[in-house]
This record gives sequence, C-alpha cells and structure tokens, in this order.
Amino acid sequence: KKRVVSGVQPTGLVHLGNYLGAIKNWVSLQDLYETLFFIVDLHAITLPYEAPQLSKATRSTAAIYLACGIDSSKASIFVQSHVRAHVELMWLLSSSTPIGWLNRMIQFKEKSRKAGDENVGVALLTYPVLMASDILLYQSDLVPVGEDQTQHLELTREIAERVNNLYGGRKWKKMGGRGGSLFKVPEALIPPAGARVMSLTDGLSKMSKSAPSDQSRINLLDPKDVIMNKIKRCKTDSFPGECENMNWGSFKTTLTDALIDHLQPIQVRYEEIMSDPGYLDGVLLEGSGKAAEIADITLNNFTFHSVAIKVN
Ligand code: AQP
Repeated sequence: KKRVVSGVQPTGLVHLGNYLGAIKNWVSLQDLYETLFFIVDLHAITLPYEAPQLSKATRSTAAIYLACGIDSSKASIFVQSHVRAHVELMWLLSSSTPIGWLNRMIQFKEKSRKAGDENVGVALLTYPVLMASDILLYQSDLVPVGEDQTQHLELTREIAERVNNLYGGRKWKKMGGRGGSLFKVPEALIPPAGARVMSLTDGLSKMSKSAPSDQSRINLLDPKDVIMNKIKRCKTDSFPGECENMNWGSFKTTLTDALIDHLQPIQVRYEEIMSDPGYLDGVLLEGSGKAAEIADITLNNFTFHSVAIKVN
C-alpha cells in the first residue's frame, strides 16, 4: 500500500476549512492507503504562543481527528513532538538545504513582513525543512496538500533529490550502506475541487484558525446557536450556483440545518472522547510507537550515510 502522511497545526480551534479541506478527506484515505495523521505541535510554535494553550489544543485536535472518523485501527494518530526523529532529521536535512531556497518561501516572506524581523524566530524560516522531515521520515508516497502548501511540498522534493544525490548512490554500498536513494520523493495528492473555504467576514481570505475574529470561522465545536448566528451574519457571494433559485433567507436556513446535522454527531463523539483521557492517551501512545518504528529506520540509515560511523 502507498503511504500518506498529513497533519493539522494546533494553533487554535479546528474549523470547517480544516475539516472540508483536510480531515474529512483523510477519512476516505485511510481505507485506500497506509496513513499517518499527526498533530504538528512543533510547527505551531514558530509564532508567539502560550504553552498551556498549545497543549490543550493538541489534545483537542487529536480528539477531533477521532470524532471525525479517523480510525486508530487503520491510521497512526500521534503528536509530532512525541516522535523525536522529526527534529533530528530536520537538523541533518537543514545542513544540506541552501538558505536561498528558504528565503524564497512565500509564507515566510508574508509572515515575517507582517511581524518584523525582530519578532519572528529562526524557526519561521526553517520550518519548511521540518515539514520535509515530517514527510521524508516516513518514506511517504503521497501528501495531501492545499494550494498554499504546494511550494513547500516542491521544496521537500528538491531536498529529497539533493540529499539522495549527495549521500545515496553506489559509493555507500562498499561501506555497508544501502546505496540507491535514501528518501522517496513524494507526490502531491490534490484534494477534491472546492476545498478552499473562505472567511465568513472577508471574502478574499481563507477561513483560518489564527484570524483574530471568531466570527470569521465556523469551529467544528461551535454550539448550534453560534453556528446559526454566524451564518446569519456572514457575507455571501454573488455567483449563481446550485441553489440559484433560493433567496438568501432560505439558502442560509438550509445551509445552517445541513451543517448542524452534520456536525452534531461529531460533537457528541468529541465529548465522549474528551471524557476518557486514558483512551486518548492510549491512541496517541500507540500511534507514536508505530510511527517511531518507521521513522527510526529512516533516521538511522540517513545518519549512517551522512555523518556517523557504524559500530557493531
Ligand atoms: N480555509 C480552508 N479551506 C480549506 N482547507 C483549509 N485548510 C486550512 N484552512 C483551510 C487545510 O487544513 C489543513 C491544516 O492546516 P494547518 O493547521 O496545517 O495550517 P493552515 O493551513 O495555516 O490552517 P489555518 O486554519 O489557517 O491555521 P493558521 O491560522 O494557524 O495558519 C491543511 O491541509 C490546510 O490546507
């Protein structure tokens, strides 16, 4: 089976965009592929954050994966920082990644321009290398990516190719190494069309966890009356579509009802999971165990090929 990896950052409350653009698709992917879904807490610390808030969001995001139908008997569900190999491989990869490649990343340019050089950590520049590590560690075949992440996946592919050239190949066979390519070069798995959910208050931006106004998004855990209110107040576009015979009033009511019906069972399941911390811990422990087994093989092999001597 081909292997697929993906994750959500615990930077806030999981919203409808994260669900429709990512988590809902993962539920179908887990039947077709070998899947690893993680909560990328190490990516969530590139901008200022509160540690207790982060750990709460990490648990909550894991519970949301399960509540949405990710099945721990099919997929490995884990927290990125629980598998130490992510950071270690990142260091090794970063020494072979030209700084010019990172300077070109659009997200870095945008975020650092907004916050100013003195206010952003070095990790904001280097985090695409961590993303490369997240993917390459598992010898992933396919990575589901939204359009804003295609540049980072392309960087991952370039890093893999460069490192395969530098440290892979025949010369290592003589040294007892595997030779050939060390990392699989992953392909993008483009999600179904229409997967970009826009902000409720600004039609030009996507719905986002870190947008300051909660009115701009529908959180998966929003109560019924909050969802009703947000939809009542949200902007609508003027493109004729499937519901063109409806007026705004009946369209918004239909949408609200459909959304509430869809989210309600997820919310019930979420509460059940959160009321049983032992269960959630067990899922995460098992997931990180399975992930570490794969990750350690890649990391050990690459460490041997790039820096360390082999001792028996
Ligand atoms: N509005 C969206 N529509 C469709 N898909 C979306 N995704 C995010 N927003 C939308 C998808 O959700 C997955 C996880 O995203 P992430 O947590 O890694 O970071 P992000 O893309 O930056 O998401 P946010 O919600 O906007 O978080 P913040 O505010 O922290 O930056 C990805 O697959 C993404 O495509």
